[in-house]
Amino acid sequence: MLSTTSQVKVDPRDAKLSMAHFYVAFIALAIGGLMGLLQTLVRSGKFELPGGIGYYEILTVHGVLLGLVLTTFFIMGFQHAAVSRTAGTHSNAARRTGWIGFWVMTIGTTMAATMILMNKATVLYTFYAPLQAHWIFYAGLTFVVVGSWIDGAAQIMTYAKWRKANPGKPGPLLSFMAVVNTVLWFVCSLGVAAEVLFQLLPWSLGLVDRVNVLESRTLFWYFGHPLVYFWLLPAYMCWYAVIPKIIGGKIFSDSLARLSFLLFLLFSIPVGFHHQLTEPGIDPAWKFFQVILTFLVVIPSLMTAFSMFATFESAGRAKGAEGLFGWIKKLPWGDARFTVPFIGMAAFIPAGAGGIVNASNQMDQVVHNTIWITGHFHLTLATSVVLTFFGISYWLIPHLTGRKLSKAMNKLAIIQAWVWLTGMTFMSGSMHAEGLLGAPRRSAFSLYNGAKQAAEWIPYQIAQAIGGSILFLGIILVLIIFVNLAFFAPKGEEEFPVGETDPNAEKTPMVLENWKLWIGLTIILILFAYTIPFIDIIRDAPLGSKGFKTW
Ligand code: HAS
Ligand code: CU
Repeated sequence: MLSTTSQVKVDPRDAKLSMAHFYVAFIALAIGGLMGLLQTLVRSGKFELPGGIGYYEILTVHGVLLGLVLTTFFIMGFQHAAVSRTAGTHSNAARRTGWIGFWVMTIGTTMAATMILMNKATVLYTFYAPLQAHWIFYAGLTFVVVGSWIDGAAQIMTYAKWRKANPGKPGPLLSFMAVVNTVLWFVCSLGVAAEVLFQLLPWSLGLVDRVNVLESRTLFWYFGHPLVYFWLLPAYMCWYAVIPKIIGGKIFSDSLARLSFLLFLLFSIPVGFHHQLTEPGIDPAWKFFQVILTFLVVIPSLMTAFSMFATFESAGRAKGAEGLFGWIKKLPWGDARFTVPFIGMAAFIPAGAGGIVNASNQMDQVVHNTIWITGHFHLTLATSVVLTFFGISYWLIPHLTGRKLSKAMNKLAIIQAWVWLTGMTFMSGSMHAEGLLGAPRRSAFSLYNGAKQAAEWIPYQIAQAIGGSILFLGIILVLIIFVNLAFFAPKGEEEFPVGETDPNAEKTPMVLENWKLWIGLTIILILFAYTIPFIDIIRDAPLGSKGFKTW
């Protein structure tokens, strides 16, 4: 839905801000991806790390750079561009706020990354206590989170300005979605901020000598699950609001898209216990309640699947497609802007099914802490989300740098996505299978450690090394495309595609933009799901009890 302040091109000053985020994101991809390759090689048992570098050290670099840095910087860069494109250019104050956020995040990233590279923060991307890192690592993480709040505030400022100038109208869809994601991020990252500021930082500084481990893990997962939707929603922004334009169709329903985003806000936070189903100290009744809420948060993804099929089918039929699947032939398969995210979408069907397995208490007992889980998040995050992010970059980077996606790069981008899918089929597929055989995650078990059961895992570990090598080739390809689009592609105008709503769709009801209502409901649900179990955790495992001593 185009508004009066929406413009066809992102203002060059805002474009610079977005691009700054993308440079950091793609540097993180390069380094983090290399570490991933090394991990699969070590696990295959055919390779040892040189110079006394530890497996867990590179695993930490990989997880932090790809899971936390690449994602946060890419998302903030994309959302700045989306808001500026659809709600109007940032005011100087908003843009300044955005830059402050960017620099605070970048300083924090540098602090954390330096500590990891010095082997002083080998605590993996979840930094669970009692693993302890240097205090500079935790301070760096705090900077990243606070920086992202400032960055997000800039986006809200521009959206609020639009609302003020257009009373009674629903905000532009892409801006609305960016704001929901930012609000989700604010609310959930309070959990990790509390964990770091009140527990891990004082403990690493020696101010307290123990932490309540269960409390820290609970605060972490209060944040950790919505974190995965903070990653997913920008991909959904592209699927709902960008893809319809690229395929020459219409957004199936503006209201359905907004409702699904709001459902994510409501249900993605009070579900963290589904990561703690095997942990003692949490009453099973509360675990059960949060599992039910987890199944509720599957609904907006099912709505998304429905909506995407409807968009594809109606676009195809409008172009004369017939029969049940005739529309498939009418999709623009030669266009990387469509095909790359589409491959991500297709991967989300098995990926989501795996998530439902994880969420089912009994089945989680089989897969929890096995490498199945690693397989799960390489399909969700590292395939569906990341391929969509790549697909976005292929038009957004040239749009921001005043260049064009050339035919050659378009072709390379499609090849890249197929390479990625092939590599991930080997890697994630074999991780799922090996997990069912009981192979643990986060471990460097391999041929030479002589573990008895390991024999039946070996073929899968070799398949992972093959997949990891193919994926690394995929990373090299995406970096070539990124550098080309940022610095060398022919000058020109690349479109920032924004879909329009189907004229037959119902009018968007304003209740969907009643922030007091939605944020209020979110808080009520969180309080309901967490208050009593959290009191139990503090009361029954008080700070300093022997069981939770640091060691
Ligand atoms: Fe998950 C663990 C449950 C989604 C990421 N998850 C993780 C971890 C990560 C992660 C990183 O309940 C590991 C954390 C750690 O280190 O310990 N996950 C779920 C559920 C969903 C889910 C129920 N996860 C995600 C997404 C992620 C992500 C998205 C990243 C972006 N996950 C869990 C649980 C655990 C867990 C437990 C803990 C397990 C344990 O034991 O530790 C759902 O949101 C999934 C819903 C998705 C669907 C699919 C809809 C399909 C669509 C595509 C349509 C396709 C089209 C194309 C139109 C229902 C929208 C058509 C094409 C054709 C070719 C036909
Ligand atoms: Cu989760």
